[in-house]
Amino acid sequence: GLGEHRAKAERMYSLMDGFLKNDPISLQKDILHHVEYTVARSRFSFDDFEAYQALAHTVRDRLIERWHDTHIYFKRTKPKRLYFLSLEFLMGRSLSNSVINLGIEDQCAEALNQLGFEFEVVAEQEGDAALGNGGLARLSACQMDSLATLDYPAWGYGLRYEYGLFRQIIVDGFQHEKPDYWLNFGNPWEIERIHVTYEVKFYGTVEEVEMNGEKQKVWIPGETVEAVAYDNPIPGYGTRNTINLRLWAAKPSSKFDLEAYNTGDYINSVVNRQKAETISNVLYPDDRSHQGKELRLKQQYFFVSASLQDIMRRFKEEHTNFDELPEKVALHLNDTHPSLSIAEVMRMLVDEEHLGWHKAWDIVCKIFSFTTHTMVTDGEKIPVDLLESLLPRHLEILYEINFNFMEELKKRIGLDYSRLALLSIVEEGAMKNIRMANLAIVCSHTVNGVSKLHLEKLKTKTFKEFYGLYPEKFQCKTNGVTQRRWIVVSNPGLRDLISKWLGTEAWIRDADLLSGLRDHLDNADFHLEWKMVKKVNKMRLAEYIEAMSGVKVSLDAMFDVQVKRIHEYKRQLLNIFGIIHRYNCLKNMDKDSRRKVVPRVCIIGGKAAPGYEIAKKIIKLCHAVAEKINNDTDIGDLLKVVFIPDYNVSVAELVIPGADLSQHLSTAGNEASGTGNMKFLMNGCLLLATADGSTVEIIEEIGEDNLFLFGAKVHEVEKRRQKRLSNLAPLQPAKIPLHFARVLRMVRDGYFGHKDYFKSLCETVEFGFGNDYYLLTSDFGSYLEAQAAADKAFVNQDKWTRMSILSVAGSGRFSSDRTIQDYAESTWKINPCRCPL
Ligand code: OAK
Repeated sequence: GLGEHRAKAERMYSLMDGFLKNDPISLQKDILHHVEYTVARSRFSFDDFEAYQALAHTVRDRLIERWHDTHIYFKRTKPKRLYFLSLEFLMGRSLSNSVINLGIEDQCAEALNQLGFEFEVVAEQEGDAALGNGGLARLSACQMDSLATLDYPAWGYGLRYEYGLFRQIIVDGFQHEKPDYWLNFGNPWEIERIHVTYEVKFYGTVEEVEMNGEKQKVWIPGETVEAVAYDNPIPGYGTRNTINLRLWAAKPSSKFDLEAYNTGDYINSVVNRQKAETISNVLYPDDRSHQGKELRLKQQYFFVSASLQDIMRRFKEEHTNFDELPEKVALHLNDTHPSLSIAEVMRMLVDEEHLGWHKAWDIVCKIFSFTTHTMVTDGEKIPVDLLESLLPRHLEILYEINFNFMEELKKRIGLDYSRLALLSIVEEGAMKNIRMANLAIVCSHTVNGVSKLHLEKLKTKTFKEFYGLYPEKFQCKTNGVTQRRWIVVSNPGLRDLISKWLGTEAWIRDADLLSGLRDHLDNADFHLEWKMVKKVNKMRLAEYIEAMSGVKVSLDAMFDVQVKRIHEYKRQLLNIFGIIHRYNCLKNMDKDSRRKVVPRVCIIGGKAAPGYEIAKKIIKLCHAVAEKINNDTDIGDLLKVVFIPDYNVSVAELVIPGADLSQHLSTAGNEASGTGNMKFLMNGCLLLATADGSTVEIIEEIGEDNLFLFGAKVHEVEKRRQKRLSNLAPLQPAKIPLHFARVLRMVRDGYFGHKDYFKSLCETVEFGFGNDYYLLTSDFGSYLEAQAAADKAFVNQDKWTRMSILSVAGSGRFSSDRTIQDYAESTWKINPCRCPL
């Protein structure tokens, strides 16, 4: 009975001596225990890496305790849960973030100290978890942190790629890709759940059978693979809540390739089993462009199928009636990548639960929400012939969804076939495709943009037709980033300074409080301490730069940073052309003028998709320009150019706090939001940026005078593009700014070497060739003016410091806590569920 159960629990609790303790002595004991029994090294001799492993396991134990308590509490209270479905999560390192969110950083530091280690050094031993490409993937990670911190009953679901995003190495200035085997040294942050497994099926045929006098479709799959769960605890800050990020790995099922076993081909059948594992092997490294590859589709369905089986099992444990599904389950589609979920839920409800199509459809339309992360109109498509062989039943379901949708549309808008064709989920043509965005919009109750500007474009361009049909679905949820990682973890000096001057650490849970820094805007002591923090961060960065590239940089120089994926629309090329122009100016200056120049260190970093030739040429150009300028003794410290290799989350944590200026140069109307800008803003770095994505909203918070704004506005971009095309035939050299023409000519003529190699790169901005789609030519003048304004502001350090303080003070709105609260209240309709202490 209950009494017996309680007695047993109490005995166990006392045997275990209660919860794990967090004083430095207890932590030391646990660390030594893990050195000896988990890492299996001697307690009397272990190195920094082994200390990291032991500390990580010590922290993991504490995470598991809270994770259990949180889930027991969720199970007991049965709240509506959010399931955040994403094929990418860029988590980075976990140790520092975990000890901070658990509130045991000082104790851990002291424990390590007494064992003869230093926390910072030990934390550096950890490799990044890089299961994603760029903005979308890091956003998912920030949002998980906010979901945990705000006590929401949420689960993240993703794939456990064995190889994360490739490591970038630079050979001779060229990018090379190396596999990221991040699991090589073990991963203490995950818990393998060998008993949480599901079968995922592929291929086969669909047959019709009679059941209780009704016709019923059944899918007879041809291949079965097993999905195994790996759980990654996500601790909240200032709460006991620790939620779960469940990642699936593929392994061969006992049912894999039965055929071969039965025909006696034992060896081949064992060898074939390996194929199963390849499903979750590797992350696709192409940011924003996936083209109908079977393995990618397999990954998507593998992920969707395993996640939904898990979610439905949990629902059925707590509830008996599927009518309750919309009150208990919110499924969020992070971009179109997981949108096969829609067909899969339909299949489960219709084929397995026998709910009937209309009832199932009614439920499905109430549980999905969707966020898109791109300004690109031509979205993700799945070739019908791929679906037909891999997921035949799903294809039927998609056709049926589309048939019903088209019938409903005809009633609403009549037989307007061109409009129907635009809205259709199925794209007709030589190659038939399923348009994943159309599917997601039709079935979701909410379609979110990631900034006001993005939403506007969705309504008026990208999804104009859909907006006309369902205006109420479209919402803006401006992105945010977590101040826990982007200030507390990465900039401890600034954290202490902010807390000291605000007199509280409450801003770590409530970023709006940062506005209180404005009260001290003109305080000389505050300014002095502010500058000191930046100086220390610059020193850290300078050391890193020297170690990575051998370039020595002066701390008096302005550290000017552009770090993000390499993309034509992000215009790293504009930055490099600006650098070349600066170099030309310096070369032409007399001694007197040179004395007044603000020295610069131009730092660029980012990965190019392995197949993106132009992006790779941009990286090479950056190196070629750096080589020339850095070795010009005439220039010295006045200008240095540095490419930081293998940009990732942990590199960002080092680079962002050390930046004075950061560049966000996308041609207006191309960056859905941008989140790097928010991280720099929070770290008191000034922005040099176009009026694109979320920058427009940053301006609403800090004012136009508090950053260096340049370039065509969104409405001007369209006009200029048209003008550009109408001027196509006759080259109009007079219209091309002189400085721009000169810089371009230098690259083209081989001033930086590699003349032939850079030719096609130059052509992207030349008329008659690439036609400068991203408008570098017309924005160049305005860009140089913004750069000059930045130089001028830097000379006046008081003014600069004020701007820097105002940046941090105005960054509160860009906390992902604000974004997540907005989603929770207006999209997911979930409530906080705080686990008691
Ligand atoms: C990646 C793959 C497919 C589609 C979009 C992406 C992506 O990373 N998009 C980026 O998402 C960020 C988070 O919403 C935005 O801040 C970026 O502007 C957007 O490019």
